[in-house]
Formats: sequence, C-alpha cells, structure tokens
Amino acid sequence: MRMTEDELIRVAVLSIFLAPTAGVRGSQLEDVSAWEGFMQLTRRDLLRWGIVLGGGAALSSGRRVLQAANLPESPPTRPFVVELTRANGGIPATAQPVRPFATQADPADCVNVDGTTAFHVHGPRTVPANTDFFLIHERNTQHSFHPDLPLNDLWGYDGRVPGPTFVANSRSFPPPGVTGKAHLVRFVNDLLEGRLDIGEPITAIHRHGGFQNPEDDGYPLDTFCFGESRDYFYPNRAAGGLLQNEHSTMWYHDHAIDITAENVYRGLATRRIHRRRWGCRAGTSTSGWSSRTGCSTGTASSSTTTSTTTVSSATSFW
Ligand SMILES: [Cu+2]
Repeated sequence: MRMTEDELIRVAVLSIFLAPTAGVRGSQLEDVSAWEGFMQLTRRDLLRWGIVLGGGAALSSGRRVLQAANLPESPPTRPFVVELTRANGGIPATAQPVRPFATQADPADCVNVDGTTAFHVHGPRTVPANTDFFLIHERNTQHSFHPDLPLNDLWGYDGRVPGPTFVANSRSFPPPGVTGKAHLVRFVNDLLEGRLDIGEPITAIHRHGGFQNPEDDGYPLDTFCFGESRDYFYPNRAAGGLLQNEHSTMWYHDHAIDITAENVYRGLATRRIHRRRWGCRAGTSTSGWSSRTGCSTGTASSSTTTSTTTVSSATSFW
C-alpha cells in the first residue's frame, strides 16, 4: 500500500506519541479508536502543534520535548554575501501615502478558523484633516532569504518580505519643521493558499503596542477574508498622557485567531517607526533630534547646542 504524505505524517506522529511509552505500545497499537483518532488529524493540525515530519519537536506525556539533536539542519549558507540596500529590498521600503479615499465600513462576514466572526464591526472612519492614506495589498510573493536558499512561496504586505515600513511623525510632538500625521491604512486581502500549506488567508492587522481604537486594533476575531478589505485608523498621537507611542519602533503583523503564528511565519509582519521631538528639557539633549524650539515647559539655558541643520539632516533619513 502506498501511503499519502498526510498518512505518513500521521504514522510518524503516532510513533512519536508511543515511543516514550514502549511498555504499553502493544496495547495502544491495538486500540483501534486511538489509531483512528490520530488518522483524523489533518496535516494542518500537526503543523499547528509544531509537529512536522522530520522535525524534532515531540509530545511526550503531554509535555513538549524539544530535542536539539533531532532538529532538521538548516542548509549551509555563505555569510555576508549580500549588501543590504533599499534597491535589493535588504532595507525595507517605506510605505508611501496615496490619494485620500472614502473610508468604508468593516466587513463582518469573514468566518474565522474557530467559526466566529468579527465583533468590533465599525462604520466608515472619520479622520482628521491631517491624515495620510495608505493602500496595502496582502499578496503572495516568491522570496529567497539568501542566495544559497531557494525561493519560498510567502505572503507579504504589498508582496514584500518584510513589508513596507510605516513611518509616523507624532501629532502631539512632531519633529521640528514636520507636521504630524494620522494614518488611515486600507489593507486588501489578496492572499491565495499557494503551494505552501502554512497559514490561512484570513487576516487581521495588529499594530503591536500602538494606541488605537478597539476596532482598529486588529483584534484576533476582527478579520477579513480573501477579496475583502478593511480600514484601520492610527491616531499617532499621545493618548491618556502615555507617551511611549510618540517615539518608538513597533511592528505590525497578522493577528487572526488561531493562525497568527503561521501567518506571521509566512511573511505577514514588518515595522513601524514613530518619531517625536526630543530634548525639550534644556540640558538633557543627547542627539541631533534635540531642539528647544516650541517646547512649552522647557526653561531656556545656555546649553542650546542643537541646530536646525542637524534636525533637518535627521528628518531626511527616512
Ligand atoms: Cu503583536
């Protein structure tokens, strides 16, 4: 009998389960219902548990045992062979605003892996005048992580891995000479299963660590499916007196319930950079970002060592 790949995986898993209990192996093998239970597992179930044919992660007595010696070896690669540049995608592109568009209500009919649907369903967003609009398509892409490695059938924001970096200037404390902007981002789900059986084309977008309304937080149930799109509004403004969002490196990533890890593993993750003015307290300046200009609480002192020249060179960095 020729076994299918799925059947081979099930047998491999069964042997992993039974190996630590050799004393009762005979009786367990004769337990037809247990065997049939294992045979009901789908390949996706096994991947969810981190059990992949040839891998070393095993479940033993309900405890996950990782045996480093049994892990599959990564293929050999040559070190330091590619300069990371913007041109070759080594430094991710920066997301560019598009012409403002009419915001839309959230889709509410995407059925999640666990059978639920979105509950933070919200109408079209009302955005302030100083809002930049972005349009990002989640797409299949072929990506190689190294010249010595093959192409992988991945998913990427705008078909890039990592996706484009969003750069936000704080609306509360913008860098000197810069107007802080809110962001309205429309993500479109164009994801196809492709050849890799990892992840599900069901997505939610989570700006990790950001201040945003619940409907814009990428809550795991607030998903949108293939062919749908969803708007997310990011105020980019200090909230509740908490300032950590005003100057930080964050990331955004897929957040769909039960499949976040797989979808992120397949490429749906990238960065956000938030900038604010530094050094409002005179004498504490430590970088070219520093400026007393416009600080409401700073007291003037003789340590005005910063200049608009350093600030403008810094602002042109991104
Ligand atoms: Cu996160």
